Amino acid sequence: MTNKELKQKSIEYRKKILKYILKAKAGHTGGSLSCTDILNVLYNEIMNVSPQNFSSPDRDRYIQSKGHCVEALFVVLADQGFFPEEDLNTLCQYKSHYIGHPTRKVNGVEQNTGALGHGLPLAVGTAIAAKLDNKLFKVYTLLGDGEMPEGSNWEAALSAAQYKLDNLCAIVDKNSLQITAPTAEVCNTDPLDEKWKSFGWAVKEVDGNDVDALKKVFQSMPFEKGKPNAVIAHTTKGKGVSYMENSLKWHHGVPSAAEYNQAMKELDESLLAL
Ligand SMILES: Cc1ncc(C[n+]2csc(CCOP(=O)(O)OP(=O)(O)O)c2C)c(N)n1
Repeated sequence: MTNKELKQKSIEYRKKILKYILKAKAGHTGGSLSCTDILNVLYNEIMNVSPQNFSSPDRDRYIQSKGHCVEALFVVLADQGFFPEEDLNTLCQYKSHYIGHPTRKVNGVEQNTGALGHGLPLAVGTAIAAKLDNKLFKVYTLLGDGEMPEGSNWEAALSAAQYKLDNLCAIVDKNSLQITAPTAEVCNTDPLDEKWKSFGWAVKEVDGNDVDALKKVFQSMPFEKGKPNAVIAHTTKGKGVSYMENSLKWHHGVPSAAEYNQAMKELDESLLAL
């Protein structure tokens, strides 16, 4: 895909994320919009995973540790053909498998997540299994910066270095906000790059809302032979909708009809401006 096509995809994904959050009257809006470009690049440019090879042991694995932002994942999986997009009309409804966090009942989802701090440990185990089986697939996991204080992440980070998991990539969606306050005020984890490095990881920082930059970073894996890869992706929570950007209210805010229309107008204008 050209960079322009990738940028168009991101905007279309953002529109759909908001559409289904509005329909469900629930969702994690800001954090889904911050990680949209990361998911776009991984699924459309980097990973070898599709509905056709999902049962193959050689497929790349994506585990969304910040599971609350499932709307971004569902929209991308539908676009990849893992299930019909119409299924998302049942998001958060009684008896629907499309609930507010990833579940393996949904085609394309690798692991049940949502309790923060579980995705990286699962990804480490999967990456160890790849090494033991002499498989070449890669394992990607997406964490929130507000998730980093979970102690299980740091146990997993130590293990990843111990087992030289250069087939593993941990991406931190560093939008710097949590639910009620900036991450630095709740439990400061800065400087994140120094922490990952001191745990034995190779680290790259990137503008996590720049599809071109993201592509280049992921293509350059492994950053150092024998070291696990950490990508600190600097993003904007609520990216793409002016009144949602960097606003705590939109962590799990549902737009009113007027707010939704305004968001669609802005995103359509961004499409035209490409
Ligand atoms: C173990 C655990 N504790 C608390 C929560 C509740 N929770 C959901 S989202 C969230 C904030 C996460 O912030 P961050 O990881 O930065 O997510 P983002 O801003 O990207 O949405 C919290 C504490 C949870 N899901 N799991």
